[in-house]
This record gives sequence, C-alpha cells and structure tokens, in this order.
Amino acid sequence: MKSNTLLKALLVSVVGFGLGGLAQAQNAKVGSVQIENAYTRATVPGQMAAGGFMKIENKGAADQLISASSPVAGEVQLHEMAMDGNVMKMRQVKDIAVPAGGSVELKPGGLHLMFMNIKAPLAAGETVPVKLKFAKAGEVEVKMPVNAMGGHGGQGPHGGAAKY
Ligand SMILES: [Cu+2]
Repeated sequence: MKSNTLLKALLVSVVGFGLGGLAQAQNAKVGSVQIENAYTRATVPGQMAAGGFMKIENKGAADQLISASSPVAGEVQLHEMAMDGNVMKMRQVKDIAVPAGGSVELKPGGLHLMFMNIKAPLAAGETVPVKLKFAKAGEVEVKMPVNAMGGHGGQGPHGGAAKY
C-alpha cells in the first residue's frame, strides 16, 4: 500500500516535471482550458504598453480568465475595446468569460491582454512568458512570441509604427 502510493507520487512528479519542461511555444493547456496562437507585438523604446492576443478554448464547464502577469511588465491588465459614442475606447475588465465547451478570442480590436509599464522594449523574435489565471482551471504559463510591428498600424498622423 505504502510503496504503491509513493510510486504514484513519484510518477505524478515526473510527469508534471516533464510537462513543465516542454515549454510549448505559443500553446499551453491547463485542466480543460487550452491556449492557442498566443502572441504579442514588438514595441519601440518609450512605449509603455502592448497588447497580448490568443485563442482560449474550453472543453469543460464555464470558466473565467481572472488575471495575468508577466516579468516583462509592471502589470498585465485584461482589456476590451468598445464603442463609446463614435469613439473606440479600451477599458479594463475584471475577467474574461470562457464559455463552457466554447472559446473566446483575444484579438486586436476586441478583448486583449494589456502589458502595462513594460520594463524594456519587446523585440521581435523574443518570447514573453505570461502567467494566466483562470477561476476554475487554475494557473498556466504561456510563452508568447513577439511578432514584428506593423500589420494593423497605429492611429498617428504617420500611419502608426514606423519601419525601422
Ligand atoms: Cu488595452
């Protein structure tokens, strides 16, 4: 009995270690929640905030993403974009619902993570570790690749991110 339990504990720790050491790039899984295609974007010096995007799939009961954190940012907030009159604004939300047996997409112009007070510019090609916390599934770390700037552009008079 006793040795059997010990063996089980050993097995669990070995398997757990193995999974942790795998460091799956932009995908990660915890409980019934799966993260896919996570990414963020390169920033320029002085830029204090950047968005984080991903698809969250849920094979289980309804869950919520309740917080996020990363060593590269002072704070990671959960944001949504919404129309305020005729102006698109973003605002902080306290959680992001992940429907039962469904998915939610964090994407430019919609729900997203917001890296605040970035400590050093995010360079294309790097990966940024982000810890996500779900109400039910618990915590999971995602390694977000940093994509090059551009694509969606900015709102400045010069069409956003300059080409360097
Ligand atoms: Cu935002």
